[in-house]
Amino acid sequence: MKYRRTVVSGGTYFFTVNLADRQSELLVDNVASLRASVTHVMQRHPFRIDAWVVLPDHLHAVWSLPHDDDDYALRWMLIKSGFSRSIVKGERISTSRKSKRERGIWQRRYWEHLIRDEDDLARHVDYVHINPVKHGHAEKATDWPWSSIHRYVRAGIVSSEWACDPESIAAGPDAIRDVGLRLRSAQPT
Ligand code: NI
Repeated sequence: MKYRRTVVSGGTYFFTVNLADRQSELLVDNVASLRASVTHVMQRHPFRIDAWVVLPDHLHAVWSLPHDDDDYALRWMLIKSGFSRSIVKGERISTSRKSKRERGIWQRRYWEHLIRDEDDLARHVDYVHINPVKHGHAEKATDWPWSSIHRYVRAGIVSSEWACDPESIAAGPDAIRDVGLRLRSAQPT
């Protein structure tokens, strides 16, 4: 799939961000809080959302940052902590986190990949959109409500029947790993 979006000078990035508890469904149960936190952060620290999917216990996103700004780490820290503050306390918190007064909602670390070119962008956007199918949450990509694929359908870029071609699903995660996902250490949230 070719998209008309371009890779911008500030950088376009793919991210995977996980909850600490991989059995949790906190993200889809509180998707409005997550959205509110993202919107709030975007007002002060703008970025473009090229793709986003929220799964029960993790999310994948593709962002483009403004020219001369590569501080996605700050944005993630603010988004994660904003979301955490909106969640009633009750998660299990490790002793080390407790001693630092951290919440235990998110994994501290997350995966980041700098998008190299248009093909790389298309591959990662497709990967985001097919993710609910890959994880067995949906039969087809458009069945999953918390996905930017609906924006792409409305814009006429993909059809409502869109499915990744099987080759790219097969290649997806491994191809992405090949091009170098980097594990980032995040601020405690
Ligand atoms: Ni996933």
